[in-house]
Amino acid sequence: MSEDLLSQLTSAVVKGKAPQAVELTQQALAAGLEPLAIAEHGLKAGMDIVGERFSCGEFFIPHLVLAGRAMQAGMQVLEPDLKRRGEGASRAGTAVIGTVKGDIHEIGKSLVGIMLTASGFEVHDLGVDVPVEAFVAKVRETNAQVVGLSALLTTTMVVQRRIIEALTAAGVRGQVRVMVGGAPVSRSWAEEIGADGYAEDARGAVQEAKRLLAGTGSAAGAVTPH
Ligand code: B1M
Repeated sequence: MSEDLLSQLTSAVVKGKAPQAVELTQQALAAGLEPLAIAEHGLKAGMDIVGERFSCGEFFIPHLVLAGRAMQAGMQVLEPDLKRRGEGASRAGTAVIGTVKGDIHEIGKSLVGIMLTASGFEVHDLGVDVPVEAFVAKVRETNAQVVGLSALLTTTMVVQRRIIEALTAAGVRGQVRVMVGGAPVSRSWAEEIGADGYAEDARGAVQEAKRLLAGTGSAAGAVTPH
């Protein structure tokens, strides 16, 4: 029954049907499914299929746009629930997040932001296509302990390295832990560019941010094994 609902939800995203995605997300919540599981195994699973079909030339940009809207519509249903579960979570720290310059993929970054908020972080979400200097300025302004850099394109991953270099040049690298993520990003990439942390998904991002704040993260690039 629940698996059936999730696969229907996946299919609604693949077809880019936002109203259906909303209805099925509501049904999945009513059936008692965990909101993050609905997001990852229902909605995101659809985005992954769309991505595969785009890669093999079966789908085009409009399919990506419609699927993105369907996932975001479902996420709007889940967001209050995701946040409510985090209420009462003790104050974890301050995080600045954003998708790097040249990259407009926002859904995964926003999910990471919602989960960090739900886990007690004060989150400053800079949005998408964020200039390098804007990350540096926000870290200074907020005294954030964590900065989360999302990149979904192989061509924009390099900007994560530039941001780390800019934080160093600005003299604030020592006060902030850098976490990187996004579909093409890997643990070895994080190590290569001198990031402190890496996470594969939103749940992992929360664990990683907490680990970094617990002082077990190394600025030299000790990236947690999952
Ligand atoms: Co684009 N796109 N896209 N796209 N898109 C991908 C990423 C792609 C893999 C599709 C493919 O070819 N199979 C491919 C990248 C190839 C590559 O570089 N390796 C691609 C491409 C090529 C492009 C364009 C260049 C297409 C074109 O114009 N020819 C273009 C680039 C635009 C730009 O940014 N400059 C483009 C545009 C778009 C849309 C705007 C149409 C749309 C985005 C809409 C939006 O965000 N509002 C879009 C979409 C929807 C996708 C796919 C299909 C889905 C992305 C998504 O939202 N997934 C994507 C294929 C795919 O990912 N399978 C694809 C759902 C989301 C919940 O997952 O973002 O992975 P994700 O986030 C996860 C984890 O990655 C992780 O946690 C999240 C939750 O689990 N995570 C972090 C993310 N950030 C993190 C940060 C962290 C930690 C974890 O710490 C800080």
